[in-house]
Amino acid sequence: MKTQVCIIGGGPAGLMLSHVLDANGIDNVVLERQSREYVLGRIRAGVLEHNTVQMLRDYGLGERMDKIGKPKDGTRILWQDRPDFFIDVKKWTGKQMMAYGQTYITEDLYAARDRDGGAVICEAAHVALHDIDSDAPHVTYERDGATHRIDCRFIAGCDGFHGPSRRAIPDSHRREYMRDYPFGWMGVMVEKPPLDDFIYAYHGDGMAMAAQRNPMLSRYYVQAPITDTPQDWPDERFWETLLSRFPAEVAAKIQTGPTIEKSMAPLRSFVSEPMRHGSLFLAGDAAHIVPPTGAKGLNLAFSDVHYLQRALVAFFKQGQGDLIAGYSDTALRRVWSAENISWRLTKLLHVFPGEDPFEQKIRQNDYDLLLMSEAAQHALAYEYIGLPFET
Ligand code: FAS
Ligand code: PHB
Repeated sequence: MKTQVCIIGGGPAGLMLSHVLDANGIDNVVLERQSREYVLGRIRAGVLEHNTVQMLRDYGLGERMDKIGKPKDGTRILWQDRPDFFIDVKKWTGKQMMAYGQTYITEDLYAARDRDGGAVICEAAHVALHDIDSDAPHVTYERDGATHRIDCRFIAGCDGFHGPSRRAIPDSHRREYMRDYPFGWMGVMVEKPPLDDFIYAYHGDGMAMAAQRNPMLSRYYVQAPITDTPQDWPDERFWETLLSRFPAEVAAKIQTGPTIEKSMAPLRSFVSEPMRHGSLFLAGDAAHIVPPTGAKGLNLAFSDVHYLQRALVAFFKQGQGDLIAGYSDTALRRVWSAENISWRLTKLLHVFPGEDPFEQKIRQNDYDLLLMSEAAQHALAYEYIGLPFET
């Protein structure tokens, strides 16, 4: 098989890139290791930045989002024994977030690929990248008992943190930046009406979070030791812990019930540079990971797709290579901004085991500055809504 761009990974980054390249008449094939059912069964992000919403609308993928998604003026922060705070993105930036789950987006993307006859090959095993330093790379994979080969001009590595693309770049050409955290987010889904707002709650015992998927589906998280598993958190313990970390008047509004999903999300800050090597580009979690405290992971995947599709269209349609050459540096500027705000919010909102009283006082002062300073409020809203794309 020959194509112009071979995309490894059928998650949000890979599928969105495939959809956008198709819309621009650029031939591409997506190779996904898992079954479609497996991919669509993943429960992950829930908040979309303004830019992500705009991209989905611009490429004809916004219909269901605009029907069932919930525009949000911001996200609330509650703080034990202090007034609460609202990250008011609407007031300070004039833009809104959108509450619309990643699972819905992946469903919409697969449906659009089907509708448009997109080439998405699921259950592609042992995907391997070849000759990425040349202008004629190829990809091999196994399926139905045979080994297949795809010749292409470029490879887009959209295969997440554990995929092969990042590791296809020689160690001598890669720089990795990492921050691991001694805790994770134990998350549940429950078929109960959610609170109106997305809420991060800081408490001396640990952080808690209230999120939503639709009027009858809520998502909640509690900070838990990284060594914990869902088996350590039976529903009774989860709800008791969650409610204890919210102020009583808010906890009274949380509708609990039997959870239909429970999983532990480890927190990690990670960036691999550069995001291009020869004919290989990286996009999404394949190149970077952010802690979910800031709702940036999924949105960064769309950010990378925005810059990568722009570069590939310029190359294939106008014969220009400057955006290709600049892709990594341009994408990384926005990646590092998202890493920065995600790291700062993670430090602000979590209890770090073993931290000293000085660090606790600094955290409280960071929060008090938000309460008292319009400049600090504006700056946080500007980063939380997502920085504008570079033109
Ligand atoms: P993805 O990991 O989504 O997709 C990569 C795809 O590549 C997968 O389908 C995988 O099966 C495939 N793949 C892997 N190896 C392959 C191979 N060898 N061959 C072919 N295909 C291969 N972000 C938020 O903003 N908010 C959240 O609350 C949030 N919660 C999260 C919870 C968890 C448990 C995880 C893991 C992530 C969470 N994220 C969250 C981040 C998440 O949403 C990612 O940022 C988003 O999925 C990135 O999309 P992709 O880059 O497409 O990577
Ligand atoms: C979610 O909806 O699951 C969500 C929202 C905001 C975050 C993290 C997770 O920062």
